[in-house]
Amino acid sequence: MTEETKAAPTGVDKSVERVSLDPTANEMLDIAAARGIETVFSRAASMKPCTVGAEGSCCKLCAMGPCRITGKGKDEKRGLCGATLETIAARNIARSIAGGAAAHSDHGRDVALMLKAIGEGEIEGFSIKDEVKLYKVATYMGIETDGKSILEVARDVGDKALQQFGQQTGELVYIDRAPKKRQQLWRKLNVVPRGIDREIVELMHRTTPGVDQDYESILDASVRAALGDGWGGSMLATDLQDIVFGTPVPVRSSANLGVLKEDHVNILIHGHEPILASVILDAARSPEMIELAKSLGAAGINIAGICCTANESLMRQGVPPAGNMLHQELAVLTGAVEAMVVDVQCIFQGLADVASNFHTLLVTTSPKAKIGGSGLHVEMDEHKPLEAANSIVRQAVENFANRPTDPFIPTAQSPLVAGFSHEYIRYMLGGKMRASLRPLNDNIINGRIRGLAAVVGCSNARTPQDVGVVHVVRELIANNVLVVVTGCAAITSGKHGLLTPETMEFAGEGLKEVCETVGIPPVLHVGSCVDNSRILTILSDVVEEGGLGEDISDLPAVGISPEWFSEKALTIAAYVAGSGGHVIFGGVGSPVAGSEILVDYMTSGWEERYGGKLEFLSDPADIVTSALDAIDSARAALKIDVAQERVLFDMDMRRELDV
Ligand code: NFS
Repeated sequence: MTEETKAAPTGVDKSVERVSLDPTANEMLDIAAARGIETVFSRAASMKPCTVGAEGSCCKLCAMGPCRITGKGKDEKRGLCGATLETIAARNIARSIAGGAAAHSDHGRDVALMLKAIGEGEIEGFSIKDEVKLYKVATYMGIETDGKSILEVARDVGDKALQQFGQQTGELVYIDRAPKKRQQLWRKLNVVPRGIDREIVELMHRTTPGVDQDYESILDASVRAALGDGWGGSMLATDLQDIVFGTPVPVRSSANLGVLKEDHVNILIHGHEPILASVILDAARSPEMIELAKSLGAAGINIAGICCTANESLMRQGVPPAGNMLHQELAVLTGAVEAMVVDVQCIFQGLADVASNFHTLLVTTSPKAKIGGSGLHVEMDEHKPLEAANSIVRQAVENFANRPTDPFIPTAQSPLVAGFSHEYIRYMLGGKMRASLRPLNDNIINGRIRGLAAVVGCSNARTPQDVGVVHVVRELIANNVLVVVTGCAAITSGKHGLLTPETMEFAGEGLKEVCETVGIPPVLHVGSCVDNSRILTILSDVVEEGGLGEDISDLPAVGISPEWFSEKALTIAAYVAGSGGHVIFGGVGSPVAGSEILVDYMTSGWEERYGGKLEFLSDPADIVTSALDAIDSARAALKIDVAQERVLFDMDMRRELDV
């Protein structure tokens, strides 16, 4: 093995000594090591992170630097321009938040452009799948629908959405979907986003050298830009995708590399936008392509996903996820992937190197995301996306003939149920005529459900893969916390058998009773990372339903990203904390750890200001303790506290982890 053995964080299963809790990953890394192929895992072992940068103490914003503020008395030290440690750390995290907000929101913009083009009849192969949602969104946006055709409404919704990006003054329309008390607080603090793009640009301006040099002010602007993502770019992405591709309802599938098929042409779709996935699926299902595959000796064409493209296509079409972000190279290492087709975000450049050892075609498709050294760039014409998809699928099928004779596909795959949109959750709890969250609120109030947790975000090669997510999810459900998952944490949960109704066996008695009555698993897959906006909607609806306070900050709820890696995750953290949520990040440490002042401000300072906070705890056991404490404190403040013992899931439960 080239990869270094990593010790599991304390408080979790000490038998985890390899780089992943998933034996499939370790199996594939043995193959990489035997063939001398580098991966993110082997690089993580051989290259240590820069400790100064990791703590946010390095300023490289101008050519007088980089200035590294370290060592004894660092609080007194300054950058050449006089910038303090807290200003430097605040600017660094602010720029990460701007980057994350830009990524999510630009994704949302593309969906808005697509919806508008559909409305104007300029795009082939797409229609409006969820008309009810189209009209609901039109109502949110104050768009008059009387006398208009569906396509005209779609055009106007697309237009209004696009206007939200370029709006210069006023407030984003979706701000009105937050609890009233939250809106008032945002207005008082002057952090209501005026326009999605404006807040991102302003944050970049503020953090250029010599502008905003007050850490509180920089972080307020960061929250404002992040809110523009959560209640703007991401929420629009979710809504408009539901309109075009359908609002998810429960669907069965499986997760892990075992979903690849030895006798099929395997095409992996990777990235974030459902547009790519949708047209590749259409092309792969065409009789012509299936016939071509059969004529070349394959039994058919198999499509599987990686990262959030996997989540988008799983939620709506049941496409199986082959793995989370750290599985992207491992999938290619099977030697059984004819094409890895990517769009934007979380796509490693290293994929090109790994693919070059096999017959796998790495196909980039977005004008925004080319990869040096990749084999093929087939740009999707946004008005005729199926043309590009047909060309890609054809080349993938023809590539089947080049597959090595000795592919290795691990057998592991776990069944799962996904597709829990917020609309479906309301329907499931209240029925079609009375879709409502009342039963959820009642069961939180009576204590059967202790609280709610969103376990979201990435995986990170600096910590053992899947350990944090699995530990946190298992312990929370054992302690009667209803869990929703998104992003790579959802795929991790799926790989480890945590997204099935049978997971109920590991739930505490109260949660189990509710899940049995309603017929839901205790861990609900609510979508991709932009679908964290669904969680904001659920939390607002829980507040509106009544009995649990007047604001998101009153709820017994937490947001956790046990293995974060992306700056998008920091943006999500900032909008959730700014919306009043208690957020806990695990795995690697705080990106502002160098400045105690900032660490303190983003925990107790933000709590005072926003009622939410962001803390970094690397040990999953500490994450669970902090999450349960936060839930119990909220219950006590709401005067619905019933003393509950903390349950630790035991070794037998761990051994039953099904991978
Ligand atoms: Ni979210 Fe989705 Fe995964 Fe992290 Fe990347 S895929 S947008 S950023 S790594 S969860």
